[in-house]
Amino acid sequence: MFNARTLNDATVAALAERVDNAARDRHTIPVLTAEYPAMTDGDAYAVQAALRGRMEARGTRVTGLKMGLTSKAKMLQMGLTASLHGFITDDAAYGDGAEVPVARFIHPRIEAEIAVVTKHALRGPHCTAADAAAAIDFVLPAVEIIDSRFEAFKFDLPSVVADNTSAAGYVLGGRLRAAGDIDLVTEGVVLNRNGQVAETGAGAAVLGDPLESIAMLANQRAALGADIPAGTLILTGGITAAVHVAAGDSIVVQYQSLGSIRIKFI
Ligand code: OOG
Ligand code: MG
Repeated sequence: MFNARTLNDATVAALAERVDNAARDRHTIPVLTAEYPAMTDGDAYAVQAALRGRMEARGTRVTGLKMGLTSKAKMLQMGLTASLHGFITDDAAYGDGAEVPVARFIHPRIEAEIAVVTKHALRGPHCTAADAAAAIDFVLPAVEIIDSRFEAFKFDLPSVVADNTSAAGYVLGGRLRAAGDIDLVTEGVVLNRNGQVAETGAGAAVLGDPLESIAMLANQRAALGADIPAGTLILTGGITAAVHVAAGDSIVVQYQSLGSIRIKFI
């Protein structure tokens, strides 16, 4: 599924440090492929794993996994057609009604997503949407905050995978629903910014069914020798195009049956 690595361990570690420092200092860097044009997706996931190791070593806790570029709106917005995955962490996890300082980020954007928590482990390859359905405990709404460490929020696939798929934070809220009580395909969402509708969509935007995104995550993880453990929070990917946010913005994301999430950017 992923191309073989071409970068040695020292280079992988150096690139993880470069991305990590950019995120911590809030400055942009050139895409990694500017220096390593032959970098593969296999190299990129190795850098992402090294970045995860660095973060965990300083006490940051990984709270779940995320899929990205799973909707046509996102693919068109970013000019990439392959879905990818990363991890999410406790250091920028917020609850409903949170005041989120934009100074934490470089050029933040938000995405309305459907999230799930698993009750059984999922292990690919050959994981299907039906397998994903059987593994889900409950569903909840999530707003992801993304923030590319690359100049002008522009990147290619290896660079954005190495940059942990632009993960920068997330806000959970709304209400939990048992997985069997909700049709993820037709679940509608309205993203409002400062009282105006900015984006609308439905779960079907996510690979036709957010369950497909979860199955793909299991299969991508399997290609890297990992599973999705029971109890994993998964953000299945932005339903709509990402929306820019600035200090002073009030966000309300309404879901058809999952309640709503409010965020104030300060
Ligand atoms: C990459 C991450 C995309 C999503 O939900 O599609 C993502 C990016 O667009 O910066 O998280
Ligand atoms: Mg996302």
